[in-house]
Parts: sequence; C-alpha cells; structure tokens
Amino acid sequence: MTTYFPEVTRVAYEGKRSDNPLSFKHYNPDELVLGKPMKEHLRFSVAYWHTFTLSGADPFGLPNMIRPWDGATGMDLAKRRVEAAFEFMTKLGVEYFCFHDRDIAPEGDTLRETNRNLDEIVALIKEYMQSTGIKLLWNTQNLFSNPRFAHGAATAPDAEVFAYAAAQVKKSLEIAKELGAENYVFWGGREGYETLLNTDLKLELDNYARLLRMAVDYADEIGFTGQFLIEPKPKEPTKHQYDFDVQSGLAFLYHYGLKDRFKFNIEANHATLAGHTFQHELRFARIHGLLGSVDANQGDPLLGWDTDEFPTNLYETTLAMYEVLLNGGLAPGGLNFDAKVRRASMTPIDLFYGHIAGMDSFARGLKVAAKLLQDRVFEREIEERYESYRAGIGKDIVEGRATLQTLESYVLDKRVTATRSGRQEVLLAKLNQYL
Ligand code: XYL
Repeated sequence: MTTYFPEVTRVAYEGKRSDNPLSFKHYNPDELVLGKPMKEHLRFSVAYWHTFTLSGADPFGLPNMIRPWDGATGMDLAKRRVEAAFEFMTKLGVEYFCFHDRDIAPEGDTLRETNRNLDEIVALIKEYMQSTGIKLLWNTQNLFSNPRFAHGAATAPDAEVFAYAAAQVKKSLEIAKELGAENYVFWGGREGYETLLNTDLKLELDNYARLLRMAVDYADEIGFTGQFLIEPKPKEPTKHQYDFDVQSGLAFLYHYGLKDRFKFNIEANHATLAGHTFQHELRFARIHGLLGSVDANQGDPLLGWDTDEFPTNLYETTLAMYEVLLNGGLAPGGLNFDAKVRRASMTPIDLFYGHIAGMDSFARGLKVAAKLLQDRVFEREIEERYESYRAGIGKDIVEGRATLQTLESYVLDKRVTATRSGRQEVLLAKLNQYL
C-alpha cells in the first residue's frame, strides 16, 4: 500500500514545552475539560478541498503545491486523494471530514457520467470510513466552479441551470445518506448579484428558498436525518451574496418558513468580511438557538478578502469556544478547518503544520474559555449591568406590564442619568489575565 506522508507517524500530545513541530502543545484529545474530553468539545474536521485538491494557483501564479499524488489524473487521481486523505486524518487524529461533490470525483461529459464517478469514489470512501472510524461531518454541492453557474445556480436567470443545480443537490443528499453525514451544508456559492440593473431580486430569492425547500423535502423522503446548515458570507464571489450574515440569514429563514429545518454554519473569515467579529456571528446564531457548526479559519485584518488562514489568533479561538460552551457544544456540528496553507507553504508536511496550529489554538481557546466560564467573569459583569431589569420598573418592562403611559409617569419627575461605567478596559485586561 502506498504511503503518502512517510515522514509523519502519529501526531501526539507532547505538552507546551515540546519543540517537536509535529506534536500537539495543547490539544490532548482525552483530557477532560468541564467533565468532557477535549475531542468531544472540538469535533475537528479536515476540509477536503483545501487540503487535498488545492493547487496553489492564484490570479498571479500557476499551481505550485507539491503533493504526493502529483502526476495522477482523472479517477486515478481521485482514488489516490482518498487514500492520502485517510492516511492524513488518521495520522493527525482528526475524526471528521467535509467535502463538496466536485472535490472527490471528476466531472464526466454528462451528469449521468459524473454521478457514476461519484458512486465509485463514494464506495471507496465508505470502505475507508468503516476501517478507520472517521466520520463525515458534512458534505455539500459545488454550484459555483463550473462555467454553467456563472450567473448563480438556484438564483440563475436560466431555469435549466436551476434544474441542473437541483439534480446535483439530489445526488449529494443521496451521498450524505449513504455516508451517514451528520450535517448538510448550503454555502451560497454564486447565489447573489453583481448589479441590480439586470436582476429580478424577488424571483432569485424565491427560487433560492424553493431549492432549499426541495432539499429538505427530498431528505425527508429518503430518510436523511442530518442537520441542515446555511453558511453566510457577505461578498465573494458575487458583489452581494444573498446569505449576507446571520442576521439577514435569519430574516430569510423566517420569511420562507425554513427556520425549523436550518441552523447556521459560521465561518470566522466570513464574519469579518461582513464587518462583524467571529464572536458576533456565533452569538447571534446562539441566542436564536441556531448555532449549528463552525468553519474554523481566520482572515487577515490588512486584506479585504477571504484568505481562509489556519486559525492562530487566541483571542478569537477563546471567544469562539466561549460561545460554543454557552451553546452546550456544537454536536452534531463541529469545527471544520475551512483553511488553507499559504501559497509559499507548498510542501506536504505544511498540511500537518497548518492543522496542528489550528487544533492547538482551538484547544487552548477551549481551556481559557472554560476557566472564564467557571469563574463567571463576564456573566457576573453582565448580570450586574442589567440588574435593573430584575425588579421594579425593569421587571414590569420585561414581563410586559409596562406601557408608554406607566413609563412616562415613572420618569416624569425623575432625573435619569447614566453614570455607571461599562468597564470595557477592566474586562479586556481581565481577558488578558486568563490568556
Ligand atoms: C467558501 C466557503 C466554502 C464552504 C463550503 O468561502 O467557505 O468553502 O465552506 O461550500
């Protein structure tokens, strides 16, 4: 049997004093945090596309990644990638992975041929899943790379393109069922617009909702019970993506009656592209009971696009895990590394380094967040800050007894001021103390 990563055995926890770059400094899978093993809190997943199909090509340069499956083509390439993927995940100790339909098998001349290719690779993946115990966190459909999707898929002006997209979703749901996917993702791809001058906005939004409705109906029909997830992103590739952020996604789900079937898959770099923090998007989804899963990566504050870097910012991973803990965990969702090594990190071993950096950063974030929660650092502050709503006039407001008249009589002869500090600086310093 071919070995794709001979220089790596099994990445193990060696603690923070180790200087072995192929070891974990913080991620100790079975260590208990708040009574639960770290691996169950974190549920890490490898993104097939960034790790096994990325070429390194960018608008300025040709493919440059050096990969142990180089030289193979077509179905042979697809099979070698599967073998390499399971070797990689086993050596890294990651129990989940995610893919788009087009990541795992090449397209044929017709959809029928393409689906045949998929069937062959899915059967191979299934064998590897059974022999390794590695599970599918989610799969999804790529409705954006093929030129037929230049104007969008469900939101394309051409009904035949809609039909093609729907057929792809059907097949991907069958794959999800076959492989026991725990979730199923819809990221908007090219569902958005470039200019309103040629766009029937209402029809496009209605059609997008129609495709999502067809997907949940078909899932019910075939008995696929995974959690459906919407992944917001404000822009890129289109100027305006329809699933802009969690707040606008919520309006969409409510408006089209899809709220009970979908939760959110939140990506850190998409949050920052939308002008929010990662924590904002997680919090917004969480308080509505719709935080489903996370695409764990980070953007670069100096660049305006989706750089999909491996997450290493401990402030972000800490505050993310703080939300995840308050959410009661992510299961059946997880932390999927929708992240790629930089173009200059072109050697195969860099794939391990990237994931190790991300896993350690989230493990450290988990430990810090757990301590912050145990000590109720922010909870106490927030409780005190809003204490006026627990008695008197505040209680009347939240319990619905107050009216504009009763509130007017309450304040008419009072001096109402704001003299209590928000203590932001104290809290930031406190956070630093825990890090
Ligand atoms: C691209 C998106 C995708 C989704 C899956 O910005 O993050 O990779 O995660 O379609």
